Amino acid sequence: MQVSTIYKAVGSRGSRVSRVLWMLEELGQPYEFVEVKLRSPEAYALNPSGKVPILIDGDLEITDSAAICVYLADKHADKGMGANPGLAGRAEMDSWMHFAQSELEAPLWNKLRHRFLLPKDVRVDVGPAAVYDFASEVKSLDRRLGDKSYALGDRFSAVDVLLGDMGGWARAGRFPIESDRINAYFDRVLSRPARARAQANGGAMK
Ligand SMILES: N[C@@H](CCC(=O)N[C@@H](CS)C(=O)NCC(=O)O)C(=O)O
Repeated sequence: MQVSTIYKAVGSRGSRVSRVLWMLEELGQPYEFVEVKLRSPEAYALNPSGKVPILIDGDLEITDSAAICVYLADKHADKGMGANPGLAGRAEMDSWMHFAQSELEAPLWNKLRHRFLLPKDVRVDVGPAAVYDFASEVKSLDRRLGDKSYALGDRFSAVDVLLGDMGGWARAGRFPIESDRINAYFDRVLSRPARARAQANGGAMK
């Protein structure tokens, strides 16, 4: 008999753990939100970089939000949040996940790091460059999404959790989003009840 464990989603409020909680809520899985500080001994014990989030599933510890969301989508494949079928479907999903993190998220994160995270003496004003880069990536996202309702077609998937979470960051940071299609897309995904539950359970700052 398989012993079922409760997932532990480890992170700090307002961090990328919001994606993990959102995924778990979409999948209807029980979980515990374990609050740890960035680069705390508790975080280093689970992730060599000291960063969050980390998902604990029994003996398995998984770092990096995109990998965690893909793992959960694959593990609960019956919920339909994973890749389209076959190798081509996996490549499509990987491509989206890499675009999301290394292109769309990068300028948002860069601005946040220079505002709050880096030691004060190395902070510079990256605001204008970040806004410029983000606007360029929004155009890419617009073209990538095309007429589809969601990244992988007509169903909501783990990719939309990542992209939606980044849209939430962008709106909170008042990054201009000059695309009706992308604004409608962010409205669509950010209004999901599972996201609201995740935010209430630790995804948002208190
Ligand atoms: N690629 C990682 C990035 C993790 C990350 O940078 N997490 C932030 C919080 S959202 C962090 O712990 N930062 C600490 C630091 O950069 O010092 C992911 O997607 O989970």
